[in-house]
Amino acid sequence: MSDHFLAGRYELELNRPLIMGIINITPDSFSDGGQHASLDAALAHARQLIAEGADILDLGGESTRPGAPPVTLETECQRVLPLIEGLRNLNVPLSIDSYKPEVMRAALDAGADMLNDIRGFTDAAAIAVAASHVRCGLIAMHMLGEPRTMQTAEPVYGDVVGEVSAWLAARARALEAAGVERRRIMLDPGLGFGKTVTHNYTLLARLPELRACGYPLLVGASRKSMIGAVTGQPVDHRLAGSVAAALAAATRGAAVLRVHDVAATRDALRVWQTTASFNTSAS
Ligand code: HH2
Repeated sequence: MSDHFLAGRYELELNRPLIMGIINITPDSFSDGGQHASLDAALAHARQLIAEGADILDLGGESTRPGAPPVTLETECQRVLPLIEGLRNLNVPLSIDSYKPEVMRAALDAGADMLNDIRGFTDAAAIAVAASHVRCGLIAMHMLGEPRTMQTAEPVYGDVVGEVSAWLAARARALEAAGVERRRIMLDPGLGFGKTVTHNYTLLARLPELRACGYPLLVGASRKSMIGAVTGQPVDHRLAGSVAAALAAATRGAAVLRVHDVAATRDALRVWQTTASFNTSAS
């Protein structure tokens, strides 16, 4: 597996788990909807996450929460493009969280470094955008069903790890067949996207099996219902559970952790890494 990930203007070293800070400029995201809905508030929040140690920022202009109303292309572009403009000189890679090829293209033209597609580049037009920008980093996420309806019927898998893994490997092959370099591809099991709590924890626990696909992995558990399911906490009290999930992912080899709470995640990772550095019993 390559130890570098190509992300637009950046070559990210994957020698420690990287923190991707979430910036949702939406009125209705499940955990922070409306808090950063104005451009100024979103820019200030982004600067704060950079100061706290975010290695990447993920900018989203449409909520993927089950039941969230769709957003037009124009609205999504009006939300994210000024954000890219305002953040592109802050020396942090910018990822755009969108499955719409038109938004992807506009975001890359405006200076974004990475595309984060919750549909895993299943749309031929999304693959075409990805292939035509030869340096942008790509995150292909697994989802069963559609965001708006994915949790209404109980998702069913025979073997969730095997099926997600095979699906992700096929997406990587499709991207490579379109000419995308391997070092631009990252895969994501898509926790919470068409999965029960059991599926989510099975995927998290067995992350090393997904790593066997040979691509770096991104994991996003932050504040999700899988955290609430075991802690009994509402969405605004899921910090400790989310940090524990981030550490669980890091210890199982995740390359990137997608989180709302950057400072707390950074502190937890530092303590874990420092402990690991004193473990000399193996040498
Ligand atoms: N989760 C969400 C959105 N985008 N992208 C990737 N690659 N992986 C994820 O796990 C993931 C994602 C949902 O979280 P959030 O952005 O906080 O909420 P919303 O979609 O409601 O804005």
